[in-house]
Amino acid sequence: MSLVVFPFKEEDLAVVGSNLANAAGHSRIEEVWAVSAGDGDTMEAVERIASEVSGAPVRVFPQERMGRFRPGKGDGLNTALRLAAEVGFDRVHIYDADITNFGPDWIDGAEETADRGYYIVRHRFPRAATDAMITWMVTRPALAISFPGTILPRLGQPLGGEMLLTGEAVRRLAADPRVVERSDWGIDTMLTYATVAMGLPFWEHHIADGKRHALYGSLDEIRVMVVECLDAVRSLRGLPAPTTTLRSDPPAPIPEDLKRTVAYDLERTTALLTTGWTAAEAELAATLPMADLVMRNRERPFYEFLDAETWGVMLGDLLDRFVLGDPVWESLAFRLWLMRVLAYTTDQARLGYDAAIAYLESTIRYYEAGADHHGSR
Ligand code: GDX
Ligand code: MG
Repeated sequence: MSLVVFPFKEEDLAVVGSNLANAAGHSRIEEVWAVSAGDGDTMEAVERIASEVSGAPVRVFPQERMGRFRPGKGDGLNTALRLAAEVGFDRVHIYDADITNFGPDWIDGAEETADRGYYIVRHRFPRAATDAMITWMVTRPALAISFPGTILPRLGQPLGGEMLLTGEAVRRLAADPRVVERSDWGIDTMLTYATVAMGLPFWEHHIADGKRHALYGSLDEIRVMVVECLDAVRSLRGLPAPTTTLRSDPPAPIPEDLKRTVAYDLERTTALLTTGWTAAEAELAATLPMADLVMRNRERPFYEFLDAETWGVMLGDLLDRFVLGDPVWESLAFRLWLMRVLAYTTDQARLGYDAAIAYLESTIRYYEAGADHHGSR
């Protein structure tokens, strides 16, 4: 039988309640766990909602301190993985708690794929052309540079938190020190590498409607996620290249409203380029490739130069030198990522959804090919 895990921090209670009910009401589900970031008011509110859900039992409990990075989503997932390995569930589903279009079809799709012999099923889904900017500008390019020719750069949602793991995979993850230590937003990257590296049968299940969830205002809201995901993918360099084969559902038509969605506030995000420069950050920026162009942002926003090719050089430098926890590096890396996101948003993203996504896919192939020519990092 199967378990469903929802990590949660501060989410719309109606959405969380509906997701718990959908999971608990599914005939394949034996238990539902909601793993809370803390044990305060939010957890108590979710406990009250959970007590009214019918179907499988819903347990609400706080995450434990498991890792060595910032206590975050990773501690939540690792707490659940350890407990699930101890109980010995056959299958464990994981879903973000803020998905507004979560329903039984997500569970059905994953369960039916596992029935066909797949040990790891990852949900993939279309996203707005200006959403997923960490995935497109950090994680997939870095995976392409470090692991060209493998499935790692080709996964649709390497940071996605929606998947099914069989008991075998759960046991291995719970015993993997690189996964357990990653208590912050880096957890998704580590789970992706670890599940691919296991060499177990692996499938991407397509959710044609997309994942609908809370979007952002200014990209400042995901500053911490950017630097933690950068550090996580950097930490994978030098690990063995996996040989797992990618199998996926065929593509499906993209929902029209997703094609029109603008995922973040351009004006407020552009303003971030020029704010908060310190002397220390300028000194560090002076050591970057194209330093003079980067440093123009001390006076006014300037980012058009950061095309895919230039970004490949810059990201390569970040993979070599970035230091998580150093506020100067964190500020600079975030600023560089903003420049790249804005360069894309004001150029290719304006060409419409299909052209924009085709362009982004072509950048990943370009980074993979570059690594072949220049030796992998
Ligand atoms: N237990 C626990 N502890 N849960 C947390 C914590 C925490 O400290 N922080 C966040 N969560 C929950 C949150 O409530 C939600 O259910 C889930 O984790 C994901 O968080 P959310 O704020 O919705 O992240 P977002 O912005 O949707 O990012 C997701 O997609 C990113 C991506 O694909 O780009 C999330 O799965 C990221 O890990 C991923 O990088
Ligand atoms: Mg979300």
